[in-house]
Parts: sequence; C-alpha cells; structure tokens
Amino acid sequence: MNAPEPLHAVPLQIDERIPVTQPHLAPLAEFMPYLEKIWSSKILTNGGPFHQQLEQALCDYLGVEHLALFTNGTLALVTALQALRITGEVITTPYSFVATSHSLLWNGIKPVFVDVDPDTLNLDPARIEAAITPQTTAIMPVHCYGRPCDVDGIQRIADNYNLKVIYDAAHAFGVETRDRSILRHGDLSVLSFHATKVFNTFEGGAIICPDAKTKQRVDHLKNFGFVDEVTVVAPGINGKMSEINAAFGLLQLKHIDAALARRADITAMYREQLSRVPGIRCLQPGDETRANHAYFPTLVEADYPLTRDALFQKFRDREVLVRRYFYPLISDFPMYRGLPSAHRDNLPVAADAARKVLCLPIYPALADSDVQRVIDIVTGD
Ligand code: T4K
Repeated sequence: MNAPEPLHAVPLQIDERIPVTQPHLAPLAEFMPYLEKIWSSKILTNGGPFHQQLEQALCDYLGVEHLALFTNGTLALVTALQALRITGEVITTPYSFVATSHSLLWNGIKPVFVDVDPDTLNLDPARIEAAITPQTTAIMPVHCYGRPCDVDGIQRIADNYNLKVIYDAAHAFGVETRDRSILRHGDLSVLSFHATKVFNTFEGGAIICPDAKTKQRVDHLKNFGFVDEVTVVAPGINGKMSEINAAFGLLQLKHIDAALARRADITAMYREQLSRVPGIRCLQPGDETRANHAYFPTLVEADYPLTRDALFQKFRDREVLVRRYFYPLISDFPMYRGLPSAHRDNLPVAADAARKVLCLPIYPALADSDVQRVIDIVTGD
C-alpha cells in the first residue's frame, strides 16, 4: 500500500519541482488598474460592476447566452440541483472529483453510480437505462478531463424518461463540439474556475442556463433567495463571486487564447512521443472541434514494465508531482461505498481506469525541456 498523498501539500516554492498544474497568471501590473477601481468604488461584492462585466464577457467568449457566476464550482453544483428542484435519485459517474457526488449528498439526493465508457471515461449512455428507477429524476454526467460526453445519447435517454440533465463541466471551459459550446447541452452546465483549472479566478465557478428565467432563479438562489430588500423567495445560499475574483477573471480572459495554445503544444509533444511507448495508453481526443487540453491523462497498462503506482513513485522521486486523478473512485469513499451501485462489480471500467490512470503535468508555463523530462521518465531514458 502506498502512503496516502497529502491532500493540500501545495509547495510554497515550486523550485525544481514540476507540479501537475500551475495557474496561468496574467502579469501583476495589469491587475493594478482593476484593484484601483475596486478601492475607489468600494464595491467589493454583491453583483458589482466587474461581476456583471465578467458574466457578459464569458457569455461572449464561450458562446452561451445566460451565465451566473459563483464563488466556486461545488456551490454552483449544489445550487444547480436546487434550481431544478432535483430530489430522489440521480445517475452519475464514479470517475470524477468528489465534488460531483458531494453536491448530491448536500441536497439529500441518492447518487446512483453507472460505469463509464472505456474510450472516453465518461458516463456510458448504454448503461444508464438499467439504473433508472421510479425515484430517478436526473442524470449528472461529467465531461471528464474536458472530453465531451455523448450528449446526444444522454439526452435521448433523458427525453424518454423525462429526466433532467445537469452537466458537471468543471473541466470543460472553452470546449466545443460541432463548433458550438459543449455548455449548451443539458438543462444546466456547471464550470469551475478553481486555481488549478484552464481558466481561473483563484476560486470561482458558474452555472450556464438555457434562458433568462432560469438564470434569474439561479441568481436568487446564490443570494440567499433575495429578490429585493424585503422579499426572500427560496432558502438560498451565499454563492456570490466577489469583485476581486471577477476583476481577475476579466484580466485572465485577455490571456486565455495564448494559454490554450500553449496547452495544445504540450499535448502534441506528449502524444507524439508517448504514443510509441508500449504499455502507455494516451486517451484519444473525443469529437470536440475545439479542445482545451485541461489534463493529460495516461493509462499505465499491464505491458508497461512498471505498475502505475511504481511509475507514480518514480515521478515523485524525481520531484515531478504527477497525480492519479481520479483514484480512488468516488464510489470507494466511505460515504458512498455502502450504496448498491457503488459495488465494484457494477463499475469494472471505472475501477480499471482508477487503477491505471496517471495525469501528467500540463500548464502554459511548462517549458519544452520539462515536458521532455517528463517523457524521459516514462520512457526510462
Ligand atoms: N467537479 C469536478 C469534475 C472537479 O474536478 C472539481 C474540482 C469540481 C467539480 C469542484 O470545483 P471547485 O469547487 O473546486 O471550483 C484540485 C482542485 O482543488 C479542484 O478544484 C479540482 N476539481 C480537482 C480535480 O483538483 P487537488 O486537491 O488535487 O489540488 P491541489 O491543491 O493538490 O493542487 C494540485 C497542484 O496544483 C499542486 O501540486 C500545485 C498546483 N497549485 C494548486 C493550487 C491550489 C498551484 O500551483 N497553485 C494553487 O493555488 O484538487
């Protein structure tokens, strides 16, 4: 057994270490004018001017019509379920970050885990139908690593059984299929703007809504349920993004295309050299017409000379902080493993992926020489 990884051991100085990711930060000097505006207006939060500007700027950039900013992706997920009044059972994937299922538990909803597709590691539509019961009200798939789900397959089932679809799109900023945003699918989609994400606002998130009425409900819910000074229409939460985060987001957006381009270059370098390594399987791109290269997942297969965990340790010994996203499976955590759907026999593909996956470093500041250092560790050079 390996010792568990320290959960939040973020190094104060990166030194020679290569983290799995690193925030892409716009130059500090460019942030100063934004700060000066906040200091002079003294508007710090509650839907201030930067908040409003960022909502519009993100709609324009992402090609969506209605977007509500949040303080983080997890609260956005929790609120999305509230907004659609989801109860009972929700079908979801065990192969994700725990926030996906935690958002269900926070709403008193029972997660029902369904296995993933071996090629995409996203919820397998062919297995969803068998998990539907009279209590099922929704499906919560994840565009894992930014690879699009089979949105048509999922929607067909949702339509047949009158289920809502809430996409956890935490990894899918900027991803497009058929030249349109992946965020337009389902009843709601939820983004994360956490520091480790392709586009970050330190902490942050958003719900993408199909219409103005839904956005209005979401906006009420993220502000305690207030409609005006004296009217509260729902037991809302405080999910508002502050002006400092929103201002930072506006600045970051100016640099996002360069960041995405650099990620694409790194992906190409990895693919080129690692696809030739016996026993290393790189996940193939999906049907995206625009990818975001949020992660670089590899699967360490049986014919690689080392086990996944031995390769993980080899990286760690060389100060390369690769991660086993997503191991353990969500369904193996104590609050989920008693569920009938959490049984290993129900989730063989996800369990196999969790045993084999290793996410390699990818972020815009990663130099070519560091990418090569990572590749050399895999190839044994
Ligand atoms: N749904 C999905 C599918 C998600 O993946 C997530 C979050 C959510 C929902 C929830 O969204 P949020 O509520 O977070 O907005 C990270 C993130 O905390 C989490 O946001 C993310 N998914 C998850 C996949 O990864 P950790 O515990 O792995 O992060 P940490 O602190 O170990 O950081 C990884 C590396 O990044 C470090 O080695 C160094 C670097 N780093 C990290 C931070 C925080 C920096 O260089 N600077 C930083 O500020 O969870």
